[in-house]
Amino acid sequence: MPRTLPTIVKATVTPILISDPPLLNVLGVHQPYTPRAIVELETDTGATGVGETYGDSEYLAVARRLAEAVTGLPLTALNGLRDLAYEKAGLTTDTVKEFDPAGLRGSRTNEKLIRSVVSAFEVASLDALGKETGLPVHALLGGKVRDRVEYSGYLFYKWAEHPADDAPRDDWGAALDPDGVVRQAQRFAEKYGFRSFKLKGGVFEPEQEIEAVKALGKAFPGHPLRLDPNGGWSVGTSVKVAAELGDLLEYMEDPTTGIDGMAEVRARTGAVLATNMCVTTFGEIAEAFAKDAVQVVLSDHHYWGGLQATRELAAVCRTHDVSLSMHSNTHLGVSLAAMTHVASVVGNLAYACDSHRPWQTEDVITEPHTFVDGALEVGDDPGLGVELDRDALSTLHERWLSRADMHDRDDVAAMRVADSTWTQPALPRW
Ligand code: GKR
Ligand code: MG
Repeated sequence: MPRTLPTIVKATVTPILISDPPLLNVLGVHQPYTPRAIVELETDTGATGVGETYGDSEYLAVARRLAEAVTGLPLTALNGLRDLAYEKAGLTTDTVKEFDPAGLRGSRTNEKLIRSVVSAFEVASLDALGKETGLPVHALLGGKVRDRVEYSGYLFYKWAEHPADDAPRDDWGAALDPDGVVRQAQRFAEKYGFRSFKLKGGVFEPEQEIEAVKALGKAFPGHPLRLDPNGGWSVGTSVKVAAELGDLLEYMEDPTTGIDGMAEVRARTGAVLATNMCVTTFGEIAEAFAKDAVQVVLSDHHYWGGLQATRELAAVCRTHDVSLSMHSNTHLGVSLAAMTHVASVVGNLAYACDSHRPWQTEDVITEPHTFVDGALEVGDDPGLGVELDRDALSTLHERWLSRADMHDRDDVAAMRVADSTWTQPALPRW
């Protein structure tokens, strides 16, 4: 007698605001609070699952519609989620290509929006399915090929504090020059054991950032280093930076914007180029790979559409002999658990993954992850292996209710609080 598939009887989307330090990037600075959305599913068999994604207003609107639509569906209706989300959101696959100032993730398209929302429902479904069957998510994806997933320490230029009096504080101090960056890396290494480091660039003149990478190279000889100005440099500047940094970098991430610009930098330097900006959806792959514009794609299960879609991306990259690493954005433990499960099943993930985690001190899970030797163990507990902390979730939701001014990430507006003359920088900046 075949078993009846569990049915989703309840789907909830909870918008939250999590505190974020004053981390600088090419557009400005992080707001004191960043929006995320937590998706919870419940089945008729009593299983529950949780997922996390971007919480900005347009993501939230689609997530709320999808939540209504999945109620009554089998928990395993994953392959139809993308089409359902398009239908319920009233959107089409027509691509409106605008630069997305919100998350430095390349162009803003319906496809990326839809997939980002779907990913949280897919992860929540896999979590519930895992709890239902007693299997970890990695087993549902075919099983882990590694027991630990390595992460890189994500270094940011930062202010000591946000300008607003009521903003959250952190104890990292300022990092506004090469010494500050090295101090930050040393603390990351001591506390979490990270071996590889990524510096978020595009903040200062390239010469200053070159010096910072050289200082990191001296302080951590032989350690893998990356520099990511989020498309802040022209082709000419990118070529100069590549010449200066040579073999110090394991890859240069999005030195310039666009497939053609990246292809030109590659042709003129031979540097290994990674991206989470010019290849962010399947539709962008063919042209970028044909032009040899990227040698490393930074997967991100949120905007690629979930854990299964990440495996599909991995297969495409393997076919074209392009490497895979992992991108991150401000996130909590639900996303980190999902990132770790999927990273454990993708054989050709060749680099330490990015994670913003150390910068987020709040969480919605009862036992937040701690990096040991720069890595996380891949657990075998059912589902994602995390439990929601309901009190924390409701506190962060209360904050969302009380801070309508932070419902959308806007690094340009956050910078304007400190500098009223600041406008969105045109890329390339240098
Ligand atoms: O958090 O400021 C940031 C990052 O710049 C983030 O928005 C990017 O999406 O980390 C990301 C990246 O690698 O470009
Ligand atoms: Mg990047």
